[in-house]
Amino acid sequence: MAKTAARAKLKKDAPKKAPVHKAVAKPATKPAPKPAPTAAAKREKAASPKERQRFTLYGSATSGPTYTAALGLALMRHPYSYIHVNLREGAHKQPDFLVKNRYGQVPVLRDGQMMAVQSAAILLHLAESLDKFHSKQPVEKQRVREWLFWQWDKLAVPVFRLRAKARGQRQFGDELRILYDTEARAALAVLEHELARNEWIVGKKPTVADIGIYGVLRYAPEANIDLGHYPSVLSWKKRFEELPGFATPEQLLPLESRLI
Ligand SMILES: N[C@@H](CCC(=O)N[C@@H](CS)C(=O)NCC(=O)O)C(=O)O
Repeated sequence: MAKTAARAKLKKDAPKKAPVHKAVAKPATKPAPKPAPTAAAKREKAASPKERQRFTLYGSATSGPTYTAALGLALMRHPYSYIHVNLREGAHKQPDFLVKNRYGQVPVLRDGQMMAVQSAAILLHLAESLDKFHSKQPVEKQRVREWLFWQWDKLAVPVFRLRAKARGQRQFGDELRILYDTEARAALAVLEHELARNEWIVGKKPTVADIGIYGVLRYAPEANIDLGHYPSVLSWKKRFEELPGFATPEQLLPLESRLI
């Protein structure tokens, strides 16, 4: 009882605590709202440092195959560093580049310790390792590979040769020009037939087969090929360009290296 009385007295005599005033800073003017981070910036921030440094793409801004690889990374929403390789100065034929790509070409994609080359093989590697833009169904998986091989065999060569001629990078006469033109039209007719029946090249979703083919057809106008004759190809192209993460060559391929 005595203890309780003493405790009550102590409490009564204890100095009162100063009231805590919460400082509410009222800004004179409203601060400007921070710009919302872009989807790409959010992704880069979310990736662990190791993941952020995982990929480096070596390429050239005007190279279609470099665009294909960059487009794969963009659509799969993975950050990467970009190293510009100066083709005009022959940087792709120097020993330090040939150890990355024995064929002396861009693009090269470094994934950790591994160097991946050939844009179609790079796409397949990305699809497998990031588990995106591919099918796990065996028949569809095989179809994706077939289209990517076909695309280089029948579509990319005539389109890129005609583009190179139009850009003054290659010289050839009418005979070859007509041959490449005929080949490009034949390949586009195959695509038109397929895309008249299906939304995407393989299965019900876009795969790396779509990315590889888009990476070539993006340059059709520069090769003086009119896609207007292929309405299903045009609708597919439009659908493809609406995919999240889609970007043009100008948006993806800087003229200088860009490290993250
Ligand atoms: N099939 C290759 C083609 C790559 C290619 O032709 N790259 C060109 C630039 S667009 C190149 O490096 N050309 C230089 C050369 O072949 O010596 C791929 O898909 O990666």
